[in-house]
Amino acid sequence: MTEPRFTGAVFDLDGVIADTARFHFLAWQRLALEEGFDIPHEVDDRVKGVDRMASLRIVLEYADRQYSAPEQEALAARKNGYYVDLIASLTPADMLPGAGEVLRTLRAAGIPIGLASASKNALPVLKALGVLDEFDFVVDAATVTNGKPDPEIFLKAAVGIGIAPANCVGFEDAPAGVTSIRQAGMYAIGIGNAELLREADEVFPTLADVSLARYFKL
Ligand code: B16
Ligand code: MG
Repeated sequence: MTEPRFTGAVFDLDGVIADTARFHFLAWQRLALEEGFDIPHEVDDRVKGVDRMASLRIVLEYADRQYSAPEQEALAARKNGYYVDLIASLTPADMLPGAGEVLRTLRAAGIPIGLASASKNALPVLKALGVLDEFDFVVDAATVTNGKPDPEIFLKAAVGIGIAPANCVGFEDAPAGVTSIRQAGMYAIGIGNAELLREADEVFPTLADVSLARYFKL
């Protein structure tokens, strides 16, 4: 990359801004154990960026029996209750490394910032972390018809911040989310495991490792 050419930024939440992926896993594990089965740790990666009902279907691959549609609705609601209990203790200390600094720097540079999270709990999480005001637009996950890896959520975020997708950088920790960013026509920066996020244009361990000046005019 020669000179900074992007004018908008769109972030995923769980695993990029907020250290909440572990809470999703704990809530699914509690549900599974109550139902009489366990889930392996690899489920942690498999449900990243995947919406609630699709995540449940992954979890139920490890169950000993079939669950009807109404039973699945009830299970998803129960898991959400456990997750909501876990995030009640969230504070600004639960921001992932570099997240606060990156948001403040972009904001100071006048770069519009969007959130593209599959989570229907995104607003309370942003409030608990104290960063809701840093975002110009938050996509309401309830209005998204096709979840990640479909590009819909990142495209909605780009419309929301008023920047063409080709001029946006998308930040994601999940393979499904990276696909969504690429399909939307944005530049994809993966946060986390480079092996897992091979499809991204670049991957960094955390947001603290991203040199913003390479992408944005600060
Ligand atoms: P909820 P992200 C995703 O958030 C999580 O990574 C994924 O594990 C979760 O199932 C999904 O949100 C739905 O969350 O049950 O709270 O609506 O990574 O897209 O910010
Ligand atoms: Mg994520």
